[in-house]
Amino acid sequence: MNELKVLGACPLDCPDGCSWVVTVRDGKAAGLRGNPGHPYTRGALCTKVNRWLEQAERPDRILYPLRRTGRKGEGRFERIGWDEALGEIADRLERVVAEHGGEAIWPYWGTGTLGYVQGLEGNAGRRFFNVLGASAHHANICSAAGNAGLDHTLGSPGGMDPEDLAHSRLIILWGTNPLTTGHHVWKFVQAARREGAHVAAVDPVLTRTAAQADEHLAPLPGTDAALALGLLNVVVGLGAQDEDFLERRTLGWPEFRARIAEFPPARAAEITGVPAERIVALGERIARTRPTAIRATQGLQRHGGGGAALRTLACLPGVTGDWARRGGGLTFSTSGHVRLNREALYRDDLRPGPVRTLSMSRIGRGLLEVDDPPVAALFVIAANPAASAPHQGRVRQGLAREDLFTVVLEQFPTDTTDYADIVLPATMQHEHADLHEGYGHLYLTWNEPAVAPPGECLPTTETFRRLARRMGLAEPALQDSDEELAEQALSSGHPWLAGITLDRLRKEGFVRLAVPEPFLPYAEGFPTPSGRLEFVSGRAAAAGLDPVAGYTPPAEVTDPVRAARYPLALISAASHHFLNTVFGGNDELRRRAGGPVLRMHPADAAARGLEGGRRVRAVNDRGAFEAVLEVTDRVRPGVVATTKGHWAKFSGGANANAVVDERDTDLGGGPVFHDTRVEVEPAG
Ligand SMILES: Nc1nc2c(c(=O)[nH]1)N[C@H]1C(S)=C(S)[C@@H](COP(=O)(O)OP(=O)(O)OC[C@H]3O[C@@H](n4cnc5c(=O)[nH]c(N)nc54)[C@H](O)[C@@H]3O)O[C@H]1N2
Ligand SMILES: Nc1nc2c(c(=O)[nH]1)N[C@H]1C(S)=C(S)[C@@H](COP(=O)(O)OP(=O)(O)OC[C@H]3O[C@@H](n4cnc5c(=O)[nH]c(N)nc54)[C@H](O)[C@@H]3O)O[C@H]1N2
Ligand code: SF4
Ligand SMILES: [Mo]
Repeated sequence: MNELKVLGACPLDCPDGCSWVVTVRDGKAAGLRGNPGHPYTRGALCTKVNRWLEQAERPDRILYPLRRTGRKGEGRFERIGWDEALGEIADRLERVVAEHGGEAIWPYWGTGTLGYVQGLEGNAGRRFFNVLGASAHHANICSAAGNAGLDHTLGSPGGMDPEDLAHSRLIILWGTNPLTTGHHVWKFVQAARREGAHVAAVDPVLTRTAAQADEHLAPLPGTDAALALGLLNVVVGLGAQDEDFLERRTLGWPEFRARIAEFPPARAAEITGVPAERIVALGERIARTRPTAIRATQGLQRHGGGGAALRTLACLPGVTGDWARRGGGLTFSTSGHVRLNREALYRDDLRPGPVRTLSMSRIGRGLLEVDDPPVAALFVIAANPAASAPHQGRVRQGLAREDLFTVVLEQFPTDTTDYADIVLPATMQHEHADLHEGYGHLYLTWNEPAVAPPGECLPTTETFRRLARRMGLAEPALQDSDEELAEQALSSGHPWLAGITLDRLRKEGFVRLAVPEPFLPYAEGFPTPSGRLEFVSGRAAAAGLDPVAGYTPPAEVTDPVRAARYPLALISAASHHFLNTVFGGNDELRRRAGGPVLRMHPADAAARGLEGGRRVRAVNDRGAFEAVLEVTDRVRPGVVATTKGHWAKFSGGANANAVVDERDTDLGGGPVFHDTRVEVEPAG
């Protein structure tokens, strides 16, 4: 028997970026576990990815190229050969380019894998589409608003090292549910607690995480910036601001101080629905606790004012001076610290000229309204927009267009492959090579292929190398190997990548970024235009926004007209059992998830005469989805909560995105998943 251990990385859109070890026996993957040597993973994966190898063997895995035989949306296909599939795609693309120009092609990359080689925007596919002059794709669906907000205040969204939460004395888990969405950070929270740290959770829902915190504040969705300003009002009222830090490191303190003065606790309480005495108590705690850290993730920025929310939250440690202390500051995503050579990887210079950008979360509009030129060919790569993107009815209408040529690179028969003209079988992570970061830590990870792909599955990179050859595209950069792509990505020469080579990553599996230790990212100043933390932003002013950080109300939650028609604010956050829609087709994880559930406060249920356990419909003017009602005081009155990730085809034809608007956030052009109003009625 021949057994070996192969080091790899979890590819999923999760901050933890786990390092894993595949046991390969006689060429077959016989076991998968977390890498005990990785400081963040420490031997553990999660309840989802523990089923990875079982998932790879599922009978519904797509193993061969497929061509549609039924109507769009039906999901009926016949098996074809790669040669035939590539020939057909090449013909169609040539015709599309001749008729409409390259911009009529939309390469729609999703977050199925975050790998720099196979995944999100980084792969050889991007080069291929650049050569054709295809539209650019704005992968805004996850964190665009928060990144833009942080960028205005800090100049880079990188934030503190999440491992340094262990050094915090007060941790505010703000719109984040790590026990479900990235549990490895919890051991650093617990380490701080053993030293006496206090943990507060800010979430409209009493999540698994909030239930473990020392206190829980439940604001109305989308009102977090008002809460932050109310807390700061208390801090400043006690004179607890750090005058030295404010003087040396920040810009616009007098203006921001005036803004804070507009939010006494009573007003913050009125906006957020959090009792004033709770705001005062937490404000006082912040005032006396150094260092205080905020862990904020993507949940709270999926609102009309989501950019402003992160912009203002990042100001809080600017007032207390915590940005200068280990264990203080804010962490959102560490991606901004990963200084890879993205230009070399993307090769946008291969474009024949400037191209338009299409927004991932506005695919309905992109397919139905854009006409300069219209989208005539759609490539969906590691994405499932028919289940994950806002305003599902419109997305499906767009995908159903008879004149649209759709190619989907996939592993499983999703809601989106049902609309494909051609489906191409994609490898899974343990079958291909890739380079990863974790957006919740500071390590790079190399994923070595452990086993040969099943059936005729191909890595994304190889698919586009073959398609480029088939189309006679002579650009040599389209044929670079996976290892060459990784080496190019590592070639930025940035000091934080010093000594990190592909050889070393291969040998060691993962390497910590060569950042100064301890890592205080803004110790030498902030990478803003002024070099200071910007309470007042010239860039915001130039973009026609409020120059001073503040509170921007959500678009739909606080709209009185919509509130009258649709009294309940809907949150559809992470499911414990799925990763976005990945695993949404896994029988065991579906069984554990138990189908879509809608949580509602007893007062709201009583007002509607609804009892727990019955099927209900959440509805608004965009659409409806069904779920089983759970009556619980874990959600605040006026709010209902469900989870993302359920496949529409297993949920009565629609999921929560049927009712979500396609609208953009205030900054960054992100989606507004949790800024949604519905009414709930009995189903059937
Ligand atoms: N198990 C699992 N893990 C995941 C994912 C998954 O689907 N399942 N998704 C992955 C992805 S893609 C991402 S981006 C991350 C996201 O990681 P998180 O940000 O932790 O995930 P969410 O559950 O989207 O949102 C967190 C919390 O924000 C709350 N929330 C919503 N609106 C507001 C608000 O206005 N204010 C406040 N204070 N809180 C609000 C929600 O109730 C939710 O509990 O998780 C990743 N990890
Ligand atoms: N209502 C609601 N909707 C949401 C959210 C929410 O909070 N609420 N969250 C949003 C967030 S944070 C995100 S990030 C998006 C995610 O939205 P998408 O980016 O569309 O991600 P998924 O729906 O998980 O679909 C990923 C697909 O990629 C496939 N895949 C995985 N690995 C590979 C690979 O290596 N190659 C190929 N070709 N395919 C692969 C998987 O099988 C899966 O079908 O969803 C968003 N949608
Ligand atoms: S989904 Fe997150 S926690 Fe689970 S294995 Fe992947 S990186 Fe780790
Ligand atoms: Mo995400």
